[in-house]
Amino acid sequence: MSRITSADLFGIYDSRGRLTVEASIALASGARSRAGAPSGASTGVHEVMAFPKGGVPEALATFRARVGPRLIGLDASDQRAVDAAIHEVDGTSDFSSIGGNTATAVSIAAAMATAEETGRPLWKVLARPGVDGRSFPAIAGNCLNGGRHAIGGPDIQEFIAFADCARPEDSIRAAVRVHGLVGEELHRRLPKTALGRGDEGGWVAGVSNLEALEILTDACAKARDELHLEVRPGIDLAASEFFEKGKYRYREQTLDTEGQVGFVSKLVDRFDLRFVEDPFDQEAFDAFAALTKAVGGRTLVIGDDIFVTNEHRLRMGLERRSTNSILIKVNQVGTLTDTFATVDLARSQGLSTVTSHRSGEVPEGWLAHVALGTGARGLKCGILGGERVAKLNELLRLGRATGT
Ligand code: 2PG
Ligand code: MG
Repeated sequence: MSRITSADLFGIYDSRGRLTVEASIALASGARSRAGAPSGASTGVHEVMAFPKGGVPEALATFRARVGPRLIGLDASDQRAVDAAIHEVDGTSDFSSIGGNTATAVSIAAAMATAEETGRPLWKVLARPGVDGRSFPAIAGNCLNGGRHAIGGPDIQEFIAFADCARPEDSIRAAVRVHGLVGEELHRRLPKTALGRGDEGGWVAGVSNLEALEILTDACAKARDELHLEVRPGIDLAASEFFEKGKYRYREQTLDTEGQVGFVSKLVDRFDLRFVEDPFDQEAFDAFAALTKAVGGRTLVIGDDIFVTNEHRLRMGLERRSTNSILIKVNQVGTLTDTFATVDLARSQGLSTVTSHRSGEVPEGWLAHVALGTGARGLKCGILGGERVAKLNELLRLGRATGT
């Protein structure tokens, strides 16, 4: 056990070039840690506020005045106590006073300081009951970007290679290969057009949702044949972003809720999707349930904006059997303790958890530890870009360390 002797917060840039925060903590033993917090673009309305109204400058000022002094003397290994202190200083239900990203950076930094002090890997410090670190998450790797993460791409936000192999190095190899094959096919189809990459490192091209799905599905099939590894297509629709006045408004079509259930079910069948995230608006618990009933036996139906890693929102979903999986993002809810409450509830009810990056990321690897320590079924992450590769490489290191 070691007391916190100093705690600081600084402004740093995320992968979109926007300011976010990183926390640094020092313990009486001399152990030190530093952790940055990411930021989303397609944020759910029920997420905590990433920053106070005045943005990062206000977050820094608030930290110096109120948060930092409250942390001094706390036992960093008592995650509950650290996170309770953060809540107490904030005093709101949505971290609008100190900012959710401050909470996340401090919460993770406290766990990292404990790992440093005790010589244990971070994932072990975070490990949930029953998690032994032997079962590695599949990689949900973002290959083609649309929606809010790309300019000029399809309406669906993410076209994902879901690589589900026992060894992390195999999952990563398969996902990386699919990303490469998607790029080659886009170049073949659009020879005179410049290809771009979106916020999460996936390709951006002027293709429709269905064209993108065809390209992704073919690339997965090719990668399977070539590498003999399990990799299948998936999508994050981020449907709240194009849900307006009760309708799902795609460029090519407008659907009511029933139509959307039918459309997504057909996509699952036609493309053999194994990963379907946020196919409906963030309040559409019953629509989620209808889809889960129809296709939940053969694909992960994952709630992101609908749950926002919040235990209370997850309970609402469990009552209605809305999904069979939940996306986990620490800074949607603020602290590790809040995240664990949601993860533990999901696991106890037989739901899979998928740990996820944000579209605006920091070039750090702690997310891989969160995925392994929480027994995640998947790690959703981009494939290219230093801030994405940092997480994949960390998972590779963890695989080496455990001999998986
Ligand atoms: C999502 C995330 C990450 P954002 O919708 O799942 O891919 O996007 O961080 O912009 O919320
Ligand atoms: Mg999402």
